Amino acid sequence: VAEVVTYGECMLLMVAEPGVPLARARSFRRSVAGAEGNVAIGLSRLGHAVRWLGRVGADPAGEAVLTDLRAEGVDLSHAQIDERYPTGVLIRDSHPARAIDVQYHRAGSAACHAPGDWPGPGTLDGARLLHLTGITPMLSEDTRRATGRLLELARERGVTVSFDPNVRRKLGDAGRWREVVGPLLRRADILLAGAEELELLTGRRAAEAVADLRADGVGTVVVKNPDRSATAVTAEGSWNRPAFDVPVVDPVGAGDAFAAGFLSATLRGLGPERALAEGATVAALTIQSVTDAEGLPSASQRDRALAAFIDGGE
Ligand code: KDG
Repeated sequence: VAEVVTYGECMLLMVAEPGVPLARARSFRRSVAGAEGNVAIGLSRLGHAVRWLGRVGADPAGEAVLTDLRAEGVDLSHAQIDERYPTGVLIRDSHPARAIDVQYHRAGSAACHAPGDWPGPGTLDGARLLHLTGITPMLSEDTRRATGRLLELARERGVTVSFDPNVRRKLGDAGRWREVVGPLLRRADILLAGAEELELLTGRRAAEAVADLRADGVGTVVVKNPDRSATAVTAEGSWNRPAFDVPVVDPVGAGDAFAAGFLSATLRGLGPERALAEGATVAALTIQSVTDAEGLPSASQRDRALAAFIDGGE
């Protein structure tokens, strides 16, 4: 039985050799991309039972994506294969410090489609947590509708909702993000968002947005600050934790790793202070390797790294 359910587009990822600009790169490493899939893999490695919802095409890229997710122990019992449309592909480069160049081949992909009667009530069976991001409702009208339906189902069934807006400007301009994703923020129980994302989506300063969202019933708001610290605000108080200082190889996937770490701690009944520390640890381990997901730790690797960070005096 899946403890966590997530819904999004998983793409075939081709990452260029480290440090080489995308247009110059000649060798690429194949992996899987997609924020929700990264969180699914992260939580699965940390020992949670996770179901991924989404669609891939009936093509080798789709087969590769499903094979990788299956190998990670992710439950694919509700994943769908669409004969009519291709699997999305993401090509990018990999640098520790420069902006990453990303080329999407995802418009009209299988993941952008969903039958009108999907998701059915069984999709959340057994779940305690539904994790969504703003990327999915920005893909198409189908995925926007399906995201809304999942939020309704979660509410009907008392499933906790975590939400990461994950603003990607390639998917739409600021106005479109505000229109489609802005209203979803307050439907979360746990919101994990960058300060700039909150400002873009609400048109308010981050601190004001946090206060509004808390007043609207978002139990836990986690803000990722520009100084790379994260602040968790709940009814009980607020906690801040700086990022652990590690050599960065490839920053992509840090937010998903942080989400997996934070949510794992929360699912295990640990409080916000510990959840921030685990989130920061999982993120620090992930950015030390190329690709989004390869550096995601097991629970024992996380525990060892966290102990070492704390012993090392941070
Ligand atoms: O969070 C990492 C993601 O940005 C990456 O895996 C691709 O989901 C993705 C997107 O839409 O950009």
